[in-house]
Amino acid sequence: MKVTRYSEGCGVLISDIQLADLSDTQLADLRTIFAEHGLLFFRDQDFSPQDHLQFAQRFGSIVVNKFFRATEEFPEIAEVRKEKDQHTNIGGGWHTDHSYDDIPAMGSILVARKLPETGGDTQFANLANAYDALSPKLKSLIENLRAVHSNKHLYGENGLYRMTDLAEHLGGMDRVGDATHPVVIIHPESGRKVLYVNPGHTIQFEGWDFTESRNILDELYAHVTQPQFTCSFKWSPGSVTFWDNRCTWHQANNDYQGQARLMHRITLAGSALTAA
Ligand SMILES: O=C(O)CCC(=O)C(=O)O
Ligand SMILES: [Fe+2]
Repeated sequence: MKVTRYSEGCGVLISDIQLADLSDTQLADLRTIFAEHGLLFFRDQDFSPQDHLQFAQRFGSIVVNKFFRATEEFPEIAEVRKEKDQHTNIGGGWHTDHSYDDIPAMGSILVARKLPETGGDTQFANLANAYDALSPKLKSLIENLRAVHSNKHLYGENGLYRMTDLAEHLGGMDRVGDATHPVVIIHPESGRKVLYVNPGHTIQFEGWDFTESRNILDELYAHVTQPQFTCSFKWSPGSVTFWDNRCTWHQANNDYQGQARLMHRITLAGSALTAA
C-alpha cells in the first residue's frame, strides 16, 4: 500500500491496494491512515456494490441516510443521483454528512458509478488544519460554544431542496430534526481539536443572537475555504473516496448540466462528540 499526499493540506491518495480484497493487516493500516488524515482517495478499484457493502461492514457499522433513495439491491447503499435533465444536485454546498443527528455519522464511502464527461468533481476541506490555523482570538471566542445543526431548512416542508427538481428524488420529509454539538470537538481517534460547524447544517450558536452568530460563522467559513485547507477530487471510473465527517467538509460541483452522474454512498455510524 502506498500513501501519497493529494494536496498541500487535504487528503491522501492510497494506491497499490484493492478495497475489495483487503488483508486484515491492510485494513488495520487503513484505520491508522484514516484516523490521521480523515480523507482517503482510491483509484482504479474493482468494487461492486457487494464489495462496497462488505468493506463498509468490515470498517464499522452502517447508518442509513433518511432522505436519499437507496439502491434496489441494497438498502444500505444510498444513491447520489443527478439525471440528465435535472438541475439541482445533492450536496452542492459545503457540508458534512449527518451533523443534524445527535450522534453524527463517522464517515462516508462514496463510489463513482456513472460520471459526466466533464465536471462533477467533489471538493473537500480539512477542519483540523483549519482549526489549528485560526487566530488565538477566534479560538478563544468559540472555545466553549455549542451550535445548533438542522436539516429542516433543506429537507423539511418548504425546505430548500423541496423547492427544486431534486424534491421528487428525496424521501423523509417527516424525518427532519436538529441537534446541538460543541463548536470545537476533540477528534475521537486523532485527539486533534477540530472546528465542528458547517455551512450546510449549522444554524447558529446556541443561546446567541442569530445575526451575531451568523457573523462569526461566516468568518469561520471564509477561513476554512482557503486553498491551503481544501482540495478538489476529479473522479474517474473506479474512484472511491472515504472521508471522516468529524474533520472534513465536502461539496459536489454542479458544473455538468445536461449530463447524468450517479454515485453510491454508504455512511458509517459515529459516536457522540466530545467538546475540546
Ligand atoms: O456527489 C458528491 O460528490 C458528494 C455528494 C454528497 O454530499 C454526499 O454523497 O454526501
Ligand atoms: Fe454529503
